[in-house]
Amino acid sequence: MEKTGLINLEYVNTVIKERPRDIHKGDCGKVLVIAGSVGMAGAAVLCARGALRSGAGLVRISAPGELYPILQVGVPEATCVPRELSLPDLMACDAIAVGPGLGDDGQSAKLIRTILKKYEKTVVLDADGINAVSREGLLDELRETGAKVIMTPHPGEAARLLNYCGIDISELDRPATAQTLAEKTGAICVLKGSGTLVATEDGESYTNTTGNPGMATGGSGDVLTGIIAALAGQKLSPVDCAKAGVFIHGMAGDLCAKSLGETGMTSLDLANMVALAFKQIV
Ligand code: NPW
Ligand code: AMP
Ligand code: MG
Repeated sequence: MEKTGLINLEYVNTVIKERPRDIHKGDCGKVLVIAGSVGMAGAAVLCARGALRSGAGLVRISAPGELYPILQVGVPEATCVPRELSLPDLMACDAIAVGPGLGDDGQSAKLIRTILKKYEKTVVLDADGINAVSREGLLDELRETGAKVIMTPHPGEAARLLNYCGIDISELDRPATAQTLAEKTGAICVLKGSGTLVATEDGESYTNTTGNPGMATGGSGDVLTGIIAALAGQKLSPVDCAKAGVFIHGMAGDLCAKSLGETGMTSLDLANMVALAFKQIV
């Protein structure tokens, strides 16, 4: 298998499979979305919706109790569980998405520390989950974790984490930024933006071919986190989750641009359009 190159439809067709006739929801992945805080409930809605539109069998949103009424209307398909999660709650899920709209409270950081110490399946680390690594000094935990971590920074989040590692992002081009982050953290790094890059610690590097400027709108990245976690729940390998996830996200963006236009499309449109992107692939 090629270790560098473009992420295109031909590749995605090889990893996204039709559902077996006798499948049940338990086979499709229990995805835990740890996201949202007061004022950012929308991030949890978008992330959970991205996961559901990507075929997740069951989505649980871990959020502060005061957000439940918003979340259960915004995503009636998902269940809500407390932000304070027990170890059995964590271990019971097939994949974790953590970070969108999480805010910067110490409790979330404690939860991320526990996940990195105990969890061994795939974790998608985004937004405030990435920020927590530098803010709470979790780099060693990230390097040593038994979990398969996929981090999804935008360039601002990448700059903060690299700064914590003593590196000035302005001295690196995009491929070097993605590669350096993967090397420093041991995680698969998805560096978002026009031409999203996927880099691994051992030098694999891929460039996405889908997406458009209409995706430069609040909440787009939160949708991506849910898509990648749903693919992990369906047992794709971590690199395939990252590569196929960014392709499908961009493809949904391109379908939105076609039907609504780049100017007016929103991240909720994007999340819902993920269904049609899958329909064109499978
Ligand atoms: P600037 O401002 O352009 O100079 P933040 P966020 C930079 C949640 N959300 N290329 C940017 O630089 C998220 O999940 C909730 C270059 C600025 O410094 C997070 O938890 C929503 N630079 C939280 O909000 C919907 C770039 O990074 C900084 C860049 C904060 O996330 C919205 C901005 O990033 C949102 O998703 C780029 N492509 N992109 C909700 N409805 O609940 C960004 N920067 O401070 O990390 O803020 O991305 O909005
Ligand atoms: P976030 O900043 O976390 O909301 O993430 C933004 C998402 O939209 C990422 O997946 C980016 O790759 C995508 N995106 C933003 N701007 C563009 C652009 N100009 N072209 C293609 N994709 C973009
Ligand atoms: Mg984001």
